[in-house]
Amino acid sequence: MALRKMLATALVVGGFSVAGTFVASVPAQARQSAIQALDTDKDGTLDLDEVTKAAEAVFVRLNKDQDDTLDREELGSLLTAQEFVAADPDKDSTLTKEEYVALATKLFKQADVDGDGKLEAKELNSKAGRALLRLIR
Ligand SMILES: [Ca+2]
Ligand SMILES: [Ca+2]
Ligand SMILES: [Ca+2]
Repeated sequence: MALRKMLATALVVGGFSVAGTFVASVPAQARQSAIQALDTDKDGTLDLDEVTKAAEAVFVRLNKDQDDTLDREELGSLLTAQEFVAADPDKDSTLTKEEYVALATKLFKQADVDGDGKLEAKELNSKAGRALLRLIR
């Protein structure tokens, strides 16, 4: 009973993404562990290959109805309305895996300020870097 009430409140208040709320204020330490979790070649940075794989895995996890797309409900509060529109060039109000990965790729390139093809902790802490982390974990 109490749990159900809590859930209902979370739905109303949080626009349902507990994960999104958490990541929005991700502290430095959590960012570091995000790198560690996604850094499959253990070089201390995230390259585009690692980011792409992570984005694909998140896409599958979010795609609850297992069709080919993420709709707004599945995305929850992961993207702002503006980000969603920008990520959906064919304007069908859903994101395919290609569109989702393309968005992650775009943010990767924005965040990679020194252009070395890798994101280090400092680059992940930029606006684009933080937006990217929301999409891939
Ligand atoms: Ca790496
Ligand atoms: Ca879906
Ligand atoms: Ca870099």
